[in-house]
Amino acid sequence: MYETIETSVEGRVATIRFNRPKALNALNSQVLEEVLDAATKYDADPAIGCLILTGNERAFAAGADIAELNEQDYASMYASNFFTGWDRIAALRIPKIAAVSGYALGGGCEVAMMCDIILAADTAKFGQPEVKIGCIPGIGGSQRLTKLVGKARAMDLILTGRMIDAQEAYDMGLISRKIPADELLSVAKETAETVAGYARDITMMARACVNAADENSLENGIRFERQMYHALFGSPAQQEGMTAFLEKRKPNFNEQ
Ligand code: CO8
Repeated sequence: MYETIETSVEGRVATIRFNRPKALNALNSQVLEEVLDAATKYDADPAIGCLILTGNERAFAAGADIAELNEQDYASMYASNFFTGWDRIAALRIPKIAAVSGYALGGGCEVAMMCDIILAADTAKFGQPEVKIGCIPGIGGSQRLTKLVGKARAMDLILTGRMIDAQEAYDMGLISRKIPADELLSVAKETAETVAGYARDITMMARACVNAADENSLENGIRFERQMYHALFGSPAQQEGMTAFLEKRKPNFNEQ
C-alpha cells in the first residue's frame, strides 16, 4: 500500500524502511505522508514497543527532495506549512531507533536526530549540506544538532556543509553507537527488542524525561522527572518489575 517506504513488524518491533533508492531516499512529501501514516499507527498500537527507521546500504536519506523543493515559492511553503508533518513524527511517543547506513544528509540527518537512539554503520556519512544549495536545515537540525554536539561543532557542520564519517559523528556525540556495516540491522533489531521488551508506558516516560532536559532549566527538568516518577507508581509495570526483582524472577511486562 505504500510506494516510498516498506514496513514490517516482528514481534513487538516495527520497522519503516525508506525506499526511494534511485534518489538516495530523498525525502519528498509522499515519503513524509507515508512515514507519518505508518508511524502514527505504530505509536497508537500497544502491541508495538519500538520503531526502527532505516534506509538501505547506500543511503539512510540524502535529505529533502531537492527537485520538489525547487518547485516551491514563499507563498506555497508558508501556506502549506511545508515540513510540519516531520514535527508530528518527532512528537510521537513510541521509542524510535535510527539505523543509519550510508548517507544521512540534510533532512536525513535531521530525521535521524529525531530518533531516540542513532545506531550507525561504520560506513555512514552525516552532514548538514544545505548551505551548498542555498538553504538551511529545516526540520529542527539547527536546534537538535546544537543540543547534541554543542555550538562549536554545529556551526562547523552547518556553515561548511562538510560531511563527517561515523567515527567523527560518534566522537562528537551525534550518534549512540558505531557498528560494523554488516551487523547494523541485527544490532538495531536486538536493541529494539530490548526496548520493546520493557513496559511501553515506562519507556515513553523515560524518553520524555530525557527530552525534557533539552527543553527546560535543570530545575524544571528535575520537577518533570519527579512527576513522571510519581506517576509511574500508577503503572502495572512498576508493580511487576519490582515484585519480580524481589521474587527473583524475570518480569513479564507485555502479557497480552
Ligand atoms: N534530492 C533529490 N534527489 C537526490 C538527492 C536529493 N537530496 N540526493 C541525491 N539525489 C539523486 C540524484 O539527483 C541522482 O539522481 P539521478 O540518478 O536521477 O541523476 C541520484 O540521487 C544519485 O545521486 P548522485 O548521482 O548525486 O550520487 P553520488 O554518489 O554522486 O553523490 C551525494 C551522493 C553526495 C549524497 C549527492 O547525491 C548529494 O550531494 N545529494 C544532495 C545532498 C543534499 O544536499 N542534501 C540536503 C538537501 S536539502 C535538505 O535536506 C533541507 C532540509 C530541510 C528539511 C528536510 C525535510 C525532509
